[in-house]
Amino acid sequence: MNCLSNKICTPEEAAELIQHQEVVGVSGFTLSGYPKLVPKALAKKAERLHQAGIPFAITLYSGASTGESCDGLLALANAVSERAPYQSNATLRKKINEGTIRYLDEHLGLMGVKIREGSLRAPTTVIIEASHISEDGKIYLSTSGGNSVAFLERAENVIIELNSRYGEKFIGLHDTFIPDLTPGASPIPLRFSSDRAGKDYIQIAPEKIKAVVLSDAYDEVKPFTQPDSIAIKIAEQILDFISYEIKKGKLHEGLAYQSGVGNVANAVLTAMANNPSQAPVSLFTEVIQEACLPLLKTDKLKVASGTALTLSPIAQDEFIQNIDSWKKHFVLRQQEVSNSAEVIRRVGVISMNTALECDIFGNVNSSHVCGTSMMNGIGGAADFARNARLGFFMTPSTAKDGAISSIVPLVSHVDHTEHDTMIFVTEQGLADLRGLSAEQKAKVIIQNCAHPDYREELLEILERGLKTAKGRHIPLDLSSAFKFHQRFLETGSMKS
Ligand code: 0RQ
Repeated sequence: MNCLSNKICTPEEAAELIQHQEVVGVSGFTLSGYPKLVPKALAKKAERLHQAGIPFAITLYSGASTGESCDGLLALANAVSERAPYQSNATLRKKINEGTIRYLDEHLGLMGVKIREGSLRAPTTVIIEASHISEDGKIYLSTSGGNSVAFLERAENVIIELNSRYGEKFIGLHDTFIPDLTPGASPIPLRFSSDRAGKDYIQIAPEKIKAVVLSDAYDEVKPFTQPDSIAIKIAEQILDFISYEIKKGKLHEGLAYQSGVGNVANAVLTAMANNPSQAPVSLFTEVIQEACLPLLKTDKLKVASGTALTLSPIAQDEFIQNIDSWKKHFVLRQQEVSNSAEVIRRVGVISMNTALECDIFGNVNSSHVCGTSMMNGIGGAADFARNARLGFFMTPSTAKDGAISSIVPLVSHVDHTEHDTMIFVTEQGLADLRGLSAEQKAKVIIQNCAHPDYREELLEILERGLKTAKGRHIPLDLSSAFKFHQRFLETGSMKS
């Protein structure tokens, strides 16, 4: 690190390089591998300028959600005017829903492609958390792949947060392959979760690196909590269903698993780890969550391919201590590849994602409360659900102590249409929607998945739809479509 050592500076000095209204790209995906020190300094700079009456706000692009030191502090300092493609931060969410931050809720697998194609603005500055860099411009990433290659390809100014927590031990963890753009793109040469197609570093022109900030910050991931009884029930049904399908010869062993974020996704992996007869599995997913570590320690994880290794600080330490023997079980990819429709289809993936609400005709809303308030975003769920060999959407049958039914007459926002969904699971039961008409789907979803407190009214709404709908293909009673949501907004409960 000779020339680069001349570029070592404080986070505050690095933040001075970023201008008002710039598009800034950051590494990071689902609270892992994002820069922590420069965004914090940038938030302070914004506050200082605002106090002096000088406007300062950036457009912030990332792989997916980042932690409090990035999304949280920048939002709190009113330093973000536009954000894409995904977030999960309470302060940022509030400002999106107040209308003070423009939010582009993008499919995670397509964000980098859109930047490289020019249909989204390209970052002019990128801040990358790296585990290691070389004098000739090789960047080795830390705990996530994200959109780093796409951002680095287009940006002129690169700021590196060099995290000594990972260091050279992380070399070899990433596969930074990035697909061709159309027309005439070559197939992505991956068939199995363990395959690699590219290098373990990103090569850039070294003169693009304008600042290097030294860090040892942890990813701000909350400690793993054991799944609750509802999540365990949902997980058991999913695993029973998969073994039944395999026994019937409808599903082959050896498919890879994708599990989304949250309690239920963790519960599935935990149940696999706790099952002594579970055969070793591969993951082809985007977020490799902490629950994969028990799988690894019980010899049930062949390989986990993803774009983010999202571990709490304790698990980060454990991972680093064991990296020499564990590294071969992990591949971190760019999200254009981890979430590529082409590769997901070729590998053969069982996808498991969480819904906020599902409707009786098979549509899913996983992003908007009552149709208008953003929760997190569509994320990568659609990249997987639409291309999966077998796709589950799971949700507890109620939310907010029973005041909300997760099964509604019509979803208030559509992320996944009835054409893209296969199986719904709540703690009440499982509905296999494959091969069913709209009327059949409605009956099985109400009977198997809805909470008993809401089942009768849902059946009444279906009956009315069957009698009164002008077109009978979807027997929807239009006058009741948003009855549950309207009642919730007026009374605080969906119950009649
Ligand atoms: O509210 O936070 O106030 O307690 O929503 O719900 O049950 O804790 O579930 O943390 O797994 O999140 C869909 C948001 C679920 C997430 C979603 C309330 C509920 C609670 C959270 P509180 P839970 P989770 C891979 C795949 C989209 C992206 C995706 C998500 C809060 O999984 O963002 O799948 N998915 N990506 O009380 C109003 C309803 C509700 C409701 C639950 N119907 N109406 N509020 N809640 N149902 C990862 C990536 O792509 C990066």
